Amino acid sequence: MDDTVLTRREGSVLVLTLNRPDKMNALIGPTHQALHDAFALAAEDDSVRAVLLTAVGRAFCAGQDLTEPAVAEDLGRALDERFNPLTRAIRSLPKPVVCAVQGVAAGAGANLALACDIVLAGRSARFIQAFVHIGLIPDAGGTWFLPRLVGDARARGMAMLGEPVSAQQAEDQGLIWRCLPDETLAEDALVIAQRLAALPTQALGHMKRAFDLAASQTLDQQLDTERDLQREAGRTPDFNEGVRAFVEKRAPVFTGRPA
Ligand code: T3D
Repeated sequence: MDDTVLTRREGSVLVLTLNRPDKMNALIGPTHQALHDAFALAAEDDSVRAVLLTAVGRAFCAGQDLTEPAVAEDLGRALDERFNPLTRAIRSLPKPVVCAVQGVAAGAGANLALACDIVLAGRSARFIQAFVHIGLIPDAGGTWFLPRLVGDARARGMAMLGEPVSAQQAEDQGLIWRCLPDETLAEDALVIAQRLAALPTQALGHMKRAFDLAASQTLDQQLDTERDLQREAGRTPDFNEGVRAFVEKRAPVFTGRPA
């Protein structure tokens, strides 16, 4: 694996760390490839029950590396080959993905974070839809995530003005789950990822799917989706264990195994 993304295991959590701090973790081809490989591994390996995406340095990620020579030729192709598969990999992974934003997250770097299920940010972090400053539109899912997270008015403001949004504003506006002290962000994020990794993984995967489908379905369709996914969840050993533990008044021990 390329060293612009460091990978390590913390129990059932796969930790991915963007590691190009001198370039504000701006994304280049090898970084995309490494992330692609890591999410493929997370999908295949049953012992991985949550992913934590984080970064080193003063930026979480400044988006596409604007100095990479290949970039300007065809941005549509760049999205097709790089950013879109990454966003899809995160959203379709049937396991929770936590993101810890420890510094500025700009352009596709911000939207990479927003693709994750639980987004945490250090108090000094900032989110910038920087695209407008270089004549582009939010990509990597930004035009889909933003209005759903913060509403249309704020989404348009963020995209069109490209102003920094502080971590506290991001929490207040529903852009992220929580703003945390810079000093404890890394540790807190790992604790949350480990907590998620100990939960009923199949159910969490079904939740991800249900929430994403809800964006394009009627209530009727969504009720059917819930029925189908709940049927699946109800067949898992974790449902059995959850109910048994409840009756026996003890903490459940979930394995994350499929039905
Ligand atoms: O192209 C395609 O494939 C299509 C997809 C596009 C997706 C995108 O992500 S487009 C958006 C790309 N990102 C941006 O437009 C953000 C550009 N960067 C910034 O706006 C600012 O640098 C930051 C707000 C992120 C941070 O500002 P600040 O003042 O804290 O730092 P700085 O001085 O601007 O940057 C520090 C260094 O990082 C600097 O290099 P130097 O002068 O020290 O050698 C700067 O050039 C470099 N840097 C920051 N962002 C990028 C970058 N280098 C390459 N690419 C970057 N995106």
